[in-house]
Amino acid sequence: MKHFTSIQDVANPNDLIAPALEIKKTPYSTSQLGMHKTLGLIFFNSSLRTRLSTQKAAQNLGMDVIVMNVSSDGWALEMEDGTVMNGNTAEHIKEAAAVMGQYCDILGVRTFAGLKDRKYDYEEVILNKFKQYANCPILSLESATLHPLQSLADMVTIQELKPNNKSVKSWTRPKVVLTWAPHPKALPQAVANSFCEWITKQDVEFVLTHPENYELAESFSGNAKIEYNQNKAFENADFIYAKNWSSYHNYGQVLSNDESWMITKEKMSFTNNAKFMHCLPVRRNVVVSDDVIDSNNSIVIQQAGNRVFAAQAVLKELLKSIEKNGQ
Ligand code: SN0
Repeated sequence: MKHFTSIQDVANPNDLIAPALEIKKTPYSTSQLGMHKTLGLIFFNSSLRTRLSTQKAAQNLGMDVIVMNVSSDGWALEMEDGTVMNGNTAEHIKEAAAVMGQYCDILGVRTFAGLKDRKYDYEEVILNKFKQYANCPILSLESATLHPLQSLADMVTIQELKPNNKSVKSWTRPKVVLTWAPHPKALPQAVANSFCEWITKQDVEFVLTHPENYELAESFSGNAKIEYNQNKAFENADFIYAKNWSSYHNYGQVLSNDESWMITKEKMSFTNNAKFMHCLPVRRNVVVSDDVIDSNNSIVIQQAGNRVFAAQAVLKELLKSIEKNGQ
C-alpha cells in the first residue's frame, strides 16, 4: 500500500479491518516497527479525533510525530502553477510539500472541501499536490471528498459489534443505514462518500436515506439503495449512522433544515434496537437528540476509540511498504 487516501489504495479492506481488531487486543506488540521513522501531520482544518488518534497510533508503533497547523502557523501557500506570486501567498505548495517530505517518512494531510467549486474539490487538488511533490506515502486525514481513516474505524466498529451468531440472520448480515440529518452549516460530503465506498464492500444490507436533492456523487455511492422515507429506511435497522452533508448537485448548498430528520428516540424505535453511530463532532439536539446519543445504544465513543486501531493498522502497512522499498 503506497498511499492511504481512499479505498482504491487498499487491495482488500478486510486486510485492515481484522488486523485493527487484533491490534486492539495488543496495541504495543509492534512497538519497534516505526523506530526512527517520522510521521508528519499537516492540518489545513480543525481536528480532534483524527489528530489525537493518529498521533497515538504512531506512538504505539514507536514512531516520532510532528504536527503542524499549516493554515495558522505556516506561510500562506500558493496552489496554482505559473502564478506571479506578488499577492498574499508566500510559498508554493511545490516547495512546501517537497520540504515536508524531507523531514517525514509519511505525511498525513487534512484538507477539507472549500464547498465553492465542485470541480476543484472533487479533483482533490491539494491532496494530489502532496502526492506529487512530497515524495513519501500520503495519509488522508480527511480530504475534500473522502475520510478513509474514519470509514475504516466505522467498519471495524460494525465488525466488532455484530455478533457472529450464524443462526440469527439479521445479525450475521446486519442492516446498516446511513441517514442525512440537519445541520446549521454547509458541511462536506467526505464522511458520507467514504462511508458508502467502504460499506458497499461489506457483507451487509446497506440503505442510504436523505431528502431529495441530497444525492451523493454516484462515483462514491455506487448503486446503493436510496430510501427517501427516513422512517421506512429505519425499519429493522441494526446500525444507524447519522451525518449531515451539503448538497452535491447544488454544490455546497444547505437545501433543507427539516428538523423532522433529527435522530430521536421515536425514530430509533422503528429499528431493530439499532446502535447509533456518528463520526463526531456532533451538534446535539440538531443532528441527534440527547436521549439517543446518551442512550446505551449509542456507540459514538467506542467508534472514536477505534480510530486509534484503524490508524495503527494503516500506518503499519505504510511502514511495511517503506521497508520493502528500502527507503
Ligand atoms: C467535518 C465534516 O466533514 O463534516 C469533520 C467531520 C469529521 N465536520 C465539521 O466540520 C463540523 C463542524 C460544525 O460546525 O459542526
